[in-house]
Amino acid sequence: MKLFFDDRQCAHAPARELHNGDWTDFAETPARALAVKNHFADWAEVTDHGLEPILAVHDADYVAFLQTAHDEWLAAGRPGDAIPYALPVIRRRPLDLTRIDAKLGAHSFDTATPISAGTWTAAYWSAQTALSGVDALAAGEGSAYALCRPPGHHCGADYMGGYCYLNTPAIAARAAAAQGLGPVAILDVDYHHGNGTQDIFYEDGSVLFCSIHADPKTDYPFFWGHADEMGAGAGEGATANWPLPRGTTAETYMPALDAALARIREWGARCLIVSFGADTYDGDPISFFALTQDDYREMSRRIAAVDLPTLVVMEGGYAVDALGENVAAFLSGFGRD
Ligand code: Q9C
Ligand code: ZN
Repeated sequence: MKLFFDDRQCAHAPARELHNGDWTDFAETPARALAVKNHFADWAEVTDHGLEPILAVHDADYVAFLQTAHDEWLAAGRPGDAIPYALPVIRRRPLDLTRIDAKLGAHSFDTATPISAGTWTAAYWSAQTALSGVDALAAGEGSAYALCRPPGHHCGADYMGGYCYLNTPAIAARAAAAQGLGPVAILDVDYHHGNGTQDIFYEDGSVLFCSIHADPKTDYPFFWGHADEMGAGAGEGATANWPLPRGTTAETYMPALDAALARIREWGARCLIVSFGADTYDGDPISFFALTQDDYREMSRRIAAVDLPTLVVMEGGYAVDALGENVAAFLSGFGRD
């Protein structure tokens, strides 16, 4: 199993986030990526695929916004990281937004996703890391791991949120389909619902999206991830959600995983992208499931048993000291431990 990472992903380093009504240190740190990087000795080189596969998922005006937002923030005389404060609850966007604050609000669904000086660089190389993993599958590898940072599953075609700027699993899924690896299924096992990925493919029947996550009645992102969200139009039936209660252990988690894997088999997937967040871990500081490293080994055994070319892309996981071992446990079913 090849492992992909690019150091330029560490250029994204916001200082703080608005969390439960107060400022806290930004949880999605470069140290997360370095903890995983240092756990394994051999990393494959990430190659540059340019903007085209990113623009296959994201709107051009959103990509242009990400590229210049921090410069515009500085030009407006603002210090530090760019953070929105006025968000249009009705997504009606005039095309002539000029103030950086208006652009930030128009392209965000929360205030916990700051843009720092290196955010675009890091997000770009996070996407390239996922695309390099797809290339490995196209070259005949049975599995690959993309240490993507920033993560991807919360952001949509034209909005950021949940620490995510470019939707790495969606970019990988579209690239895999373009390379003839499809039909592609995405299995999202981060603690939080993958609302951005779901949104991108909601009316697209060519990609199956399955997510197991904390019930949005109690947990972020609150407005998406309920069991009755099943896709629409041509995508009807190609979205499936398994919301689970806080405190979930393997006893509750594994039956949901088996149901999602059965769905992926029945649907006829020929390629699997796994959005893996280690924030389902018992010791995660911002999440409330109770999975163990043994559970991660069992999850990966069950996923690998579906026997599809599989790309694991990194999402969340904030227990930094355990992150390397958690990732190794999750990759063990694919022969990496
Ligand atoms: N008070 C990922 O794991 N903040 N994103 C929640 C709760 C946002 C997590 C704050 C959490 C986003 C990729
Ligand atoms: Zn998460």
